[in-house]
Amino acid sequence: MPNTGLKKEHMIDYAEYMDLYGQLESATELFTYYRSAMQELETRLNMLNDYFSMYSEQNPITAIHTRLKSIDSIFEKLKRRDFPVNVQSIIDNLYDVAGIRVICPFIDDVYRVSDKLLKQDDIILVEKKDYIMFPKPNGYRSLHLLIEVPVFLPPGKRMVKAEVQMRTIAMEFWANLEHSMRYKKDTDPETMKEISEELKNCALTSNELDRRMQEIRYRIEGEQLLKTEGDQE
Ligand code: 0O2
Repeated sequence: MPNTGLKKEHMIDYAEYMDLYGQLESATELFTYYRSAMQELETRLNMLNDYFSMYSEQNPITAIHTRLKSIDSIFEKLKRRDFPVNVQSIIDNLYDVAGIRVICPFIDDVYRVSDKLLKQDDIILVEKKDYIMFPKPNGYRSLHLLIEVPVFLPPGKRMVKAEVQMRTIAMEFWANLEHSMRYKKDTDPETMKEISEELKNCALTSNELDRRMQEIRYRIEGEQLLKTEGDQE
């Protein structure tokens, strides 16, 4: 029996969970496609990073993390969204089984890299959720791209769904801490409310930091540009 991390409300669906678990155990090919999609995207992003590093002293990508969604999370999401619980439904409805997170130093790097990735003509953009321009009410900021990327394996080419989350180092710092604290469920509601408020304030501070660092970068690049133009005279 798998050691499930199922939430209490889903324990009643245990038989359905076990059925999906069985189906996924034999769906190894499907997961090979998801893993290959992550590798494909990671390679393309590394290539963009290499390219941009020719023109700037700082790489636009600090780190790339990939993760395959766990069976528990897949099950939870299918149930929460009222989707059928089977393999075809995962293929049709879920975009975040293959997840890629891209961490950039500056906000403009996020948009520069995402623009160039989306310009690749075999990548299909299904949805862009810009939580940087429009942060979530709790302060969460990040750029989410729901895309489809071609994967070529011996059984044939498949367009595979993936979610690319792009954010700055400051956004990543905040999101990681907020995520780990969100699951401390035994905290009393009043304290929880205060913590949420404080986390939101921290998000505003981290946003302010990102904007100020971006300003500094523009000033340095502006000065470098002026210097280069001066050199040419
Ligand atoms: P994991 O393990 O990171 O994948 P849903 O996935 O149904 O909750 P939706 O609309 O599909 O929601 O996607 P949404 O809210 O645009 O983005 C979902 C993912 O973004 C989450 O995945 C997180 O990774 C991240 N995210 C979204 N909101 C927050 C937030 O407020 N705080 C933090 N720390 N991360 C957030 P999962 O599935 O939660 O987990």
